[in-house]
Amino acid sequence: MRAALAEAKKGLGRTSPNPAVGAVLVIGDRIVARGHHREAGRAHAEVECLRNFDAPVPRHATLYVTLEPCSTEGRTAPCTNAIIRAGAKSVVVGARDVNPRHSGRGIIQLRNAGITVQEGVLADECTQLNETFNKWILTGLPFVIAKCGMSLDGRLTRPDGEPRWITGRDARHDAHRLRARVDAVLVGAETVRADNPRLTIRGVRGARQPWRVVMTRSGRMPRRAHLFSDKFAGRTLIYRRKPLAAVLKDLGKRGITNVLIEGGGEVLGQALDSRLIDKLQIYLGPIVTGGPVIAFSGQGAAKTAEARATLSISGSGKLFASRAIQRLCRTNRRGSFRAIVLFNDWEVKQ
Ligand code: AOF
Ligand code: ZN
Repeated sequence: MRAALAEAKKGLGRTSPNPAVGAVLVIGDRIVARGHHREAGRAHAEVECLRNFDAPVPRHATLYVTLEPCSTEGRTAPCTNAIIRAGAKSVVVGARDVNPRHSGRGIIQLRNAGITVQEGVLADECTQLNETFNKWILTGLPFVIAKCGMSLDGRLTRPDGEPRWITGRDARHDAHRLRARVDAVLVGAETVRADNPRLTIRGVRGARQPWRVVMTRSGRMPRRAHLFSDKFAGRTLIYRRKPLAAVLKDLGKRGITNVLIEGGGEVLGQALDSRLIDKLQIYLGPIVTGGPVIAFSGQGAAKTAEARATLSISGSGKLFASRAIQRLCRTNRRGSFRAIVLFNDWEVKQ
């Protein structure tokens, strides 16, 4: 199943609105074929794997799939039929498909055809891999990841005339990898006016350009901004005078399964206030700038209980994380959202 998971990860960020799925065929202790789902509309993982094997499947072979095989016709024919037809007699499944069209049915169909099915192998990892698809298929809303680079005192900007980056190079590369995995990147109009960001992906091979979404109240935005004039201009959407919840609903309808909110502080504040964040990724730079531009403006939480987050901390500054925070990581498991705090190795360049 580990090998099947590694296959699935090859498709992460490219399969939307479908999940990332991987499969391997094993005979004895050898993997004889592999496959992964590359893109919606193309072959599902198990079909690609069986095609790669290109021979009748021997009785003693086992097919490992990270997700329960689909059971009805969608953009492609049901995988259960392909597996039965290929002659597989043993299938191991990672996670159940939460898609109501398939959930549980794929496994029943295989068993009814006399196939031995073992399920739940590395189930947590296989489920986690598709956390964004799982939310979208069940609620119609995209999974929301908020990202921000901030100083220790929660500020978003550096002094005028200096590079605006608060975060270091590693963090920026990490952020590009994050962009490469999402269907859309969302910012507020103030960010467009102040920073003129491209919101493209640099330094990640084979990445797909996500949609770029701008929220604006006034509609006032520079036409020449990269978002409206570069070669991806057709992949920029503007929402005027719409609350974030309504924007997300519309994005979900368009088949956008996950969104990365990159700021600024007003949009982040709105996302936090309306409890729309599923995962928050904070890059902390070791500086204290002060000043008015705070990372999450807005009303703030009404109760401390609502402000709770399940934390995980990583990055090169991990050693500096205080004991209190480390204890919080261990005890506070029932957060309303997950926060990943990455400490930077950023240095102030003189
Ligand atoms: C699988 N293997 O590799 C994937 C599955 O429209 P379709 O035919 O592509 O079907 C999409 C649905 O199939 C999707 O919503 C999800 O429930 C499941 N994805 N299933 O057996 C795969 N990607
Ligand atoms: Zn399928």
